[in-house]
Amino acid sequence: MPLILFAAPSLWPEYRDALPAALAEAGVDDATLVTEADPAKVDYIVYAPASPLRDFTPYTRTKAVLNLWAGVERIVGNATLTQPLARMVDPGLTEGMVEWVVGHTLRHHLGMDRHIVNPGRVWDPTCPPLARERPVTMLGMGALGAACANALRALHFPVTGWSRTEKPGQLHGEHGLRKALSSAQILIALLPKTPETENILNADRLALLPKGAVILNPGRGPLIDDSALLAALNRGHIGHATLDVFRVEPLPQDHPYWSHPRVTVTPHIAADTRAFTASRVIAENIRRGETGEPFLHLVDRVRGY
Ligand code: NDP
Ligand code: OXD
Repeated sequence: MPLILFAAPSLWPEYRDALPAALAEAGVDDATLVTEADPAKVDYIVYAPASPLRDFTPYTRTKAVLNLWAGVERIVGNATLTQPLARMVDPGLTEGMVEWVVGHTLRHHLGMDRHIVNPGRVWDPTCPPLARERPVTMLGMGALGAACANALRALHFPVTGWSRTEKPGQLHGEHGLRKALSSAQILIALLPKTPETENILNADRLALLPKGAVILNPGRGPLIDDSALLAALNRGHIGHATLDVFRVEPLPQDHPYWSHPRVTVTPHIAADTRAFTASRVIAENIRRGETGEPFLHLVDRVRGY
């Protein structure tokens, strides 16, 4: 049973070792991982959206496309893709995102920059507030947002979660969003990019944040209206923005974010899919496909995530 990997060649050695081991562990013993095959003979496609494959029409017997990324915006609208599409929910990816979010939240909460770069040798003994006094809002309470919210709550940050559907203990809808923004001293965007979430942080919504609020965006660049954010930073309404994702990546050299004194750019490294954990997720889905059980983490093609 051939499964084909469509991903950057640099990923091949990792998956060549990790995926067969995970398949054996899952009890799938007749699968062969390849990087080239007759499309009409391929059973599963393991797919990184940066790969060049765009036309899925020749993959007539393929039972599922297993995305290596959590985000599916590059593939979800592909009309040639008629097979089930599963996205990546990977413990390694989640751990990485929790570390990035907690690290950058603590940087701003504790005001670390003041002490790390202090050319005037200013002895300012002002103590930061406790985490319990620093309201955080998480936009998107899915696999990653919920894990980050739990980690921040364990440090006593009061976290308000906002998502699309109504859930106990969370906000939803426009009214909920306005409420979630109005209390957020630190705002974290962990939403997928869909037509509904594009520019969700526009000028009106940014204006709802308390003065000096900090924004962390490890979700997707288009969640933020860049001009509105730059304007809000320039007038001091937003205190800082730490951005990991952008409309154009790599972020162009002349983009104003690079030189803005209150913007931190990280190069889409908040979280990465790890072959040793992701292979288990892929193998489990292949096992399910072979035994007729429902696939895990299926993307809703209409909803877009
Ligand atoms: P999930 O699909 O598990 O969660 C998405 C969350 O967003 C859900 O809570 C969902 O609401 C909410 N949501 C979606 N649309 C809307 C909307 N219109 N209004 C309000 N809430 C909405 O995704 P993950 O948590 O796994 O990943 C989130 C995103 O993180 C990815 O799509 C990707 O863009 C980004 N990412 C970035 C990485 C990086 O390195 N920077 C690495 C990995 C992912 P509901 O619960 O109601 O469905
Ligand atoms: C992802 C990402 O979506 O790396 O997994 O951004």
